[in-house]
This record gives sequence, structure tokens and C-alpha cells, in this order.
Amino acid sequence: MINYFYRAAALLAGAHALLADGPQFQDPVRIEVEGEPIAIAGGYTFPAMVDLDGDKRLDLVVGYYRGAGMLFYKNIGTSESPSYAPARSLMVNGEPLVVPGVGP
Ligand SMILES: [Ca+2]
Repeated sequence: MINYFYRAAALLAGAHALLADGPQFQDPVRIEVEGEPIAIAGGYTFPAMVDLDGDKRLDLVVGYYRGAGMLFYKNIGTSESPSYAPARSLMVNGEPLVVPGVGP
């Protein structure tokens, strides 16, 4: 029992050290397009940064729950200082992409 206690204490101490040295985040900022914060009506959004068009600048891709679609915001700035074009729906064979199994 005592050995278990010491092991648990060592694990907690290790977890505390990981938290102290873990990732450091800046304050959140609103991402804007043409001077207005992005607002997506689909709810439960799932943003990701990816170079979707292969121009070596990270774009913003946002999936959303209601409608199960995905929006593409092309980065027209740089990866270090991004600026985004208005959203376009991701399309498949001329139709808006819909993620199966997502949505109400
Ligand atoms: Ca890109």
C-alpha cells in the first residue's frame, strides 16, 4: 500500500512537471475575413489548418455539424501572418461535400 502511494505521488509529480513545461498558448483571437469575424451557422465547428491548395500557405478548413459540410478559407496572406479569402464550400463532383454520419 505504501509502495502504491509513493508510485501515485511520483506519477502526480511527473504530471505536474509535464503541465509546467507543456505547451504555452497565447490569448485567443477571432479570425476575420474582410474585417468581420468568421461566424458559421452550422454549429459544432471543427477547424483545421492545412495547405489544401498546395501553395505552401496554411489555409483554414472548417467542418460543421448542421449540414455536415466543410468550408475552405484560402490563406491569401502568409503562414506566419495569415489573411483569409471568403469561405467556399468544399465540393465533390459539383456538389457540396457532405460528411456521412455527421449532423442531426
Ligand atoms: Ca494554401
